[in-house]
Amino acid sequence: MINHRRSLVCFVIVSTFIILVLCDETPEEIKRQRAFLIRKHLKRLKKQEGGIKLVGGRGEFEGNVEILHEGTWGAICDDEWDITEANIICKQLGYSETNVQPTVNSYFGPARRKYWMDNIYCDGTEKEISSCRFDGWGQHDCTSSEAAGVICEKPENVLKKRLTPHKKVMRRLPQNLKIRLRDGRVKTEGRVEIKTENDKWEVICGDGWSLLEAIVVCKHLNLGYASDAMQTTYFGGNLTNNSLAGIKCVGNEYSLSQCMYAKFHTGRCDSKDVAAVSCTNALADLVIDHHELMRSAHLEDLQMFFLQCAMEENCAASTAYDIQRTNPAWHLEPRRLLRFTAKIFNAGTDDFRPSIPKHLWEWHMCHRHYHSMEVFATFDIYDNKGKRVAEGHKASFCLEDNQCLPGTKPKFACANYGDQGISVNCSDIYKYTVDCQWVDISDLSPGLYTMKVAVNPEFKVPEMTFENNAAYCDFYYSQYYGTVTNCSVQRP
Ligand SMILES: *[C@@H]1O[C@H](CO)[C@@H](O)[C@H](O)[C@H]1NC(C)=O
Ligand SMILES: *[C@@H]1O[C@H](CO)[C@@H](O)[C@H](O)[C@H]1NC(C)=O
Ligand SMILES: *[C@@H]1O[C@H](CO)[C@@H](O)[C@H](O)[C@H]1NC(C)=O
Ligand SMILES: *[C@@H]1O[C@H](CO)[C@@H](O)[C@H](O)[C@H]1NC(C)=O
Ligand SMILES: [Ca+2]
Ligand SMILES: [Ca+2]
Ligand SMILES: [Ca+2]
Repeated sequence: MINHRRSLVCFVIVSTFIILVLCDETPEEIKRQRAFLIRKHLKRLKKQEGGIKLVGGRGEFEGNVEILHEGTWGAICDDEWDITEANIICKQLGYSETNVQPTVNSYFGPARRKYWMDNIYCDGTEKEISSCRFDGWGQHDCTSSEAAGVICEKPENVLKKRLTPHKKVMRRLPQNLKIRLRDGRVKTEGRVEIKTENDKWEVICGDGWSLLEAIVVCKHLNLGYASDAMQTTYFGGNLTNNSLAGIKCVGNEYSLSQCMYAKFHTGRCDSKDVAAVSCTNALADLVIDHHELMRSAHLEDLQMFFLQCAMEENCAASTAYDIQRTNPAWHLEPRRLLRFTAKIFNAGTDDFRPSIPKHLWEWHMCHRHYHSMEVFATFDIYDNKGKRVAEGHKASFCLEDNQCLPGTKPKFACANYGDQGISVNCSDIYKYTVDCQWVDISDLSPGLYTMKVAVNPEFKVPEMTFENNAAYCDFYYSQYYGTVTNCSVQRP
């Protein structure tokens, strides 16, 4: 490549980092050389604070994301991981921002290192993932099966300008698929096996396996509801050559036949772990009360002076933090809040218990209670193009029985480090007067929007179904008032 006719005219551009030698070769070659040098430069950058790399994929262009902080590589958790964050990763690595796919649930194998980042929220303008807002280095509530990853556009495709998207071909599983559980301690758990056309039982790769798939397996086998989805070798089942991988269910299918699988993983898995489930008959089922939501929604203007506690808990939009940094009189600046009551009912057959054990609960000084779940609810506002316009705010609550149906005694209470949870037939109510029980809409212009309120949005705690965990409503905002109407209950 290099020894091609060297020419007379060479431009040497020296910037701080990049030395580009552009000769009058064919544009193709120049482009290729430039890309080569840029990638070399980026490789050097990768070894610096905030540098990133992709691991576990078929090439450098895909994999779980790892980031360098204080000289140590760490993983990134998939909570709130979507296309915005994936685009930043690919951009930071020098790939194009077209045909980017975010991956979740350790799609490229379990996280190999401790998590450095969780709950990342980028606005899309950042140059590096470490410039986005997140919970703080090393702060997370994730298991090793929650590694976040990306698939960037292959560099060959970019250089050849042949923008062939590497389509992730999702295939439908065969009808009348037979499945079974194997080697569990009880009949309701074990590794999942699928019967193939050749009459062989084969395991499923663990990569990407989550509660949504487990729910369908338990339903398919008539074993009730999924209480756990595992990526493990605990139940045996070393990978055979033809194991399926990348099975994706929505969670409302009644048979695994209705789910899809990713073709390109067939025959090889990135990790040794296989998919396993644990099923149960009794489980919690949170339902959001959308009538209460519509009834209680209203606007309120508050000066930032009153929001200091809330801002500490990330309850304001990012512009509020900019104002706080740059304006000496920031505490007089008003914010406009859409306040509403969130009433969450447990319609299941078992208590809803937090995902974090008690000794790891976090004490929140401002609000003077323990948070037992990092993200219990999210409040979002989208414009008519489906773009999130009011910050995807996450709320951590103290879970308790505030109101129960007649005949049910409240059991969980937050006071005095009490046990947290929501009993069957009880509701946990966050009144609109509660701090942080709002969306900061100061940056919104008047118009019609979609509001989404979701509980247990990351599916961290198993439930009978997630189909009733979110309310999608119309939010009409006229500068003087705001109304929430026409709610429908859906999955988050
Ligand atoms: C399965 O895995 C275990 C431990 O990883 C190993 O000891 C065993 O030899 C493997 N069996 C087969 C058939 O590959
Ligand atoms: C797995 O693939 C290897 C190489 O392709 C082959 O030798 C072996 O027989 C295959 N094993 C099974 C169980 O199909
Ligand atoms: C919850 O309420 C329903 C309907 O009122 C009732 O059938 C069910 O037995 C109650 N469950 C418990 C555990 O109290
Ligand atoms: C209510 O929302 C649905 C979609 O969820 C929409 O089709 C319908 O037009 C809305 N109705 C009104 C009155 O806005
Ligand atoms: Ca997650
Ligand atoms: Ca998290
Ligand atoms: Ca539910």
